[in-house]
This record gives sequence, structure tokens and C-alpha cells, in this order.
Amino acid sequence: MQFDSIQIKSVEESKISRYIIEYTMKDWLDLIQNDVVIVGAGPSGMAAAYYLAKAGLKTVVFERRLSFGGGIGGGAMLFHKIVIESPADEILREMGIKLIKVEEGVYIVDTAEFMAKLAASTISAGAKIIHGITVDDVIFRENPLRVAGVAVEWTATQMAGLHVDPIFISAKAVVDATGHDAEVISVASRKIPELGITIPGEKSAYSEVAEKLTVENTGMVAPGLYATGMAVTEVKGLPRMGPIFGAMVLSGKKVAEDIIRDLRNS
Ligand code: 48F
Repeated sequence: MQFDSIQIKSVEESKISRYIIEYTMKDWLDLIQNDVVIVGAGPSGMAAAYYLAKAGLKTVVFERRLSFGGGIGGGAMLFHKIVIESPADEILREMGIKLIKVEEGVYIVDTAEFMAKLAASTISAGAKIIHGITVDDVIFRENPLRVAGVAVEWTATQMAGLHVDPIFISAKAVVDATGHDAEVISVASRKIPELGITIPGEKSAYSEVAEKLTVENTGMVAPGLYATGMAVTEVKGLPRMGPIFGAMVLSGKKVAEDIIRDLRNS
């Protein structure tokens, strides 16, 4: 490319604005109804979205922040490495993420590579990730009782403390992948007591058992509402595990498989 004689297409400001607004609105109209809404673009939420989208389900991830990866970026006390154990290494290999073997079945990954390639794989699989959106409530239906979607608001609006009503997004399944606070399940438990959800809260660290328990307890917590990742530990009263992330992506894969099965059976 010759930069001294380069011909750059000129685009008027009004056209830039028109294209952005037109195509954003097209997306939002499409986002109103989904097979699956995932709340949180951390490791469990993105792994779930990756497998759901690969299975052909219409999947959107709403992420409060303007970034991907949730707790991956912070690594361990800001050290930029995370531990992955088998069989989660198979998921990372599928996404082209480099692993350094430190002992049989135990690996070290680079946080930046983990975040970037997990996000890229999720988007390439066909999931939509929308940033800067906070989910602050769910939609429910009676007879039969079920969660049927979420209420969304701009994160910026919430941060400004403005009194603004949200808009509603429908889904056959809603996944709480919000991490330690299990924000979506907490609000559903508080505002729809008929769902019968009680939240014991996460326990202190016990990594050796926490990984297996988190994956085993991943799944539906009420009709239409699922937990993955650290939200599982909060909702099921399980110990935390710290900067070892195998269970996060395995939990994402398990919740995806549960939803695929449940939607096929319904
Ligand atoms: O916290 P996060 O990474 O959740 P995770 O997938 O993984 C947990 C690990 O990172 C780590 C750990 C593993 O040993 O302990 O903490 O369970 O990602 C959660 C994402 O959800 C977003 C939040 O910004 C983060 O990126 N989030 C949280 N609440 C909301 C939300 C909400 N109400 N609406 C939208 N996004």
C-alpha cells in the first residue's frame, strides 16, 4: 500500500451517524426475542454462549462492562496467569488458547490470550455480545410458573442514578453468569418467592473440592432460569476456588448442554 498517494473514501458525518443508528436498531429489534439470554461475559457466560450458539440456538450475552472476560483479566492478585486443569484444557485447545503444562493435567494460561480468544470464539460461533448493559430484573409467567426473559438498562444510566424504566427482552432460557453475586437469581428469589429459591451464599476457599462441586451443581434453579460459574457457588452454598478456572468453562459447557436438552424436550 502506498500511503503517500492513498485514496481514502470520504464519509460524511451524517452518514456515519445514520449507518450506526440504523444497524444498531436492526440488531436491537432482532434481540427482543431469543432462545437464550446470558447475563455476564465472564468465562462461564462466554463458554455457555459458545456452545449454545454452536448448537444453533439464538444466544445473546448482556455484559455490564465495556470489556470481555469478567474475572479473567484480574488474574490472580493481578498476576497475569491462571491455572486450568483437565478436562477443561480440551475446551481451551478447541479455541486455540495456548497452555503450558506444569504437571500432568495442570496448565497455566495467559489471561489476555484466554479472554481474547474465548470472546473471539464465542462471537465466531454466532453468539451476540452486547456491552454496557445491566440486567436488573427478570420477566416471569404463571401457569406454569417460569422465568421468561430479562429487564435491561444502560449501565451508564444506572451509574448516573437516573430514574429510567428498562426495556424487556424475552428468552426461553435465562442464564445467570454474573459471578460471585448471582445478581439475576438473587433478584428473582427476592421478587418471585413462588419460585422457591433460597440463596445460602458462597463459602470460603477449598479449591480441591470446589471445582468439581461447581460443575456438578450447574444447571436449572427454577423453570427458565439457570446458574453457571461462580453464581452456582453462591446459590448452592459451595466453597470458592480462586484463580483456577477449569470449572468456569466446564460449567458453561454443562449449562449449555442442559439448556439444549431442555429446549429440545419442551
Ligand atoms: O465474575 P465473572 O468472571 O463470572 P464467572 O464466569 O467467573 C468467575 C471467575 O472470574 C472468578 C472466580 C473463578 O475461580 O472466582 O471470579 O462466574 O464474570 C461475570 C460478568 O458478569 C457481569 C460482570 O461485569 C462480569 O463481566 N455482570 C455482573 N452482573 C451483571 C453483569 C448484570 N446484572 N448485568 C450484566 N452483566
